[in-house]
This record gives sequence, structure tokens and C-alpha cells, in this order.
Amino acid sequence: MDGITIALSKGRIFEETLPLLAAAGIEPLENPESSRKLIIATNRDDVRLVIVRATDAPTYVQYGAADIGVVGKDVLIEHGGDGLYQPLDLKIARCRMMVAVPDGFDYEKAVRQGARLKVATKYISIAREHFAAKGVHVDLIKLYGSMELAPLTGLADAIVDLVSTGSTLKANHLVAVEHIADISSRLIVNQAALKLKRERLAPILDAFAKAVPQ
Ligand code: PRT
Ligand code: MG
Repeated sequence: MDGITIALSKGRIFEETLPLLAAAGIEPLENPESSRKLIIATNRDDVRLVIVRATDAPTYVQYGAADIGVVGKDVLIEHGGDGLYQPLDLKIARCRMMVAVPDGFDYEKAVRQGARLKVATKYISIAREHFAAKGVHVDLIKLYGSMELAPLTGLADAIVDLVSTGSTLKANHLVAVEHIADISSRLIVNQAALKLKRERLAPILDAFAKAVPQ
């Protein structure tokens, strides 16, 4: 495709990217929340949006099926940055990667005693690196969602998950005991597209950069 294809996931990333697109003069012609279309036209006939799962955005951009995309740092770390240029922290969809345990579980004591912790998470690489750096032995259990359920059912002692308001932890009687990283969404760009489509891409990247809150 000669024009520009932008990969976005529905939900918070789409919502929070809208003002940045607007700053670049790009307006979607349909709302992906209500439309079932996966390719959304914009007011510019040389720019289209493709609606992907949040975890698939790096794959679309890496292979050039999309020229640029917006993706959480959490997803990017797990995916690895191969073939992706990451020029901008867009500072949207912000949250924190945390370790959480059931209220009343003595995490410090378990760690101090060298217990082997069972940790459930969608973020295996992030969790592995975090506990390895602390010298804590863990058995990692891969889940694809609703991590909060794992400690409540005895599947795990702890979870590694994203927290924004904290209300999901609270509703499930869990408490955050460790901060692993601050997370926000990044712009990702296909490296070949950056060279081949420079004239069309540069104004969009510039507009995004100017629209990001300092
Ligand atoms: O939800 P779905 O399975 O469709 O896909 P997804 O979870 O991959 O996508 P989405 O849209 O939910 O998340 C996209 C990106 O938003 C993530 O990759 C993060 O970078 C970012 N983000 C920001 C969050 C949150 N905040 C967040 N709070 N992603 C997920 N959450 C979840 C968290 O996992 C937990 O279950 O929200 C719950 C906690 O929220 P609070 O407000 O109760 O603390
Ligand atoms: Mg989600």
C-alpha cells in the first residue's frame, strides 16, 4: 500500500490516541467500538487505521502490514523490539506494573525466607527479569487474563499485573507489594517504512511529538 496504515487496539489506546491523530489532521470516519470493521478509513484518503488486539500491534508493524502503531510498553517488552523503531513515548494509557498478593500474605517474609513463590502473570519476561534481579526463586504460571483470580483460588501466591486506579485489586482483596515499572504507550514504526515513506510519515510523527504532554 502506498498510503499509511496505522495499527491501533480498541479501548483505551484508541480513545487516547484520537487527540494525537487529530493533531496530525487525521480523523477516523468510524468508531471501532460500534463498527465491526477492522479497517477504518479516515478523512485522509492516504491514511487508514487497522484495529488489532493490543498484543498483536508490534507484529503488524514489525512485518510492515502496518507502518506505525501504538502499543503499551508492557506489550513491547514481552514482544521484543525486533524490526521496530520506537521514537516516542506518547505518555497515554499510563499505569504501573506491580506485584500483588492477597491482603494478609506476608510477602516480605516469604521472600526473606527464600520460599519458592508461585507467580501468575501474562507478563512472563517482565516477571522473570524482576524476580531474577532480586534473587527470588519463582515458578511462573502463564495466564492470558484475570490474573487477580489466581491467588484467590490457590493457583498462585502472587501476581504480576498492571494497576491503574487500584480498584480491581481492592475488589479482590489483593494489595500491591512491589512496583516493577511505570508503563505508558509508545509509538512504533516499521523500519523500512521509515525510509521508504519518510515524506508521508515525518509530518505525522512530528505532529504526534508536538501533541504529547511534556
Ligand atoms: O482487554 P483485552 O484482553 O481486550 O486486551 P488488552 O488487555 O491487551 O488491552 P487493553 O486495551 O485492556 O490494554 C491496552 C494497554 O493499556 C495495555 O497494554 C497497557 O499498556 C495499558 N493499560 C493502562 C492497561 C491498564 N492501564 C489497566 N489498568 N491495561 C490493562 N489494565 C487492566 C489490568 O490488567 C487490571 O486487570 O485493568 C485492571 C486494573 O485496573 P484498575 O484501574 O482497577 O487498577
Ligand atoms: Mg485489558
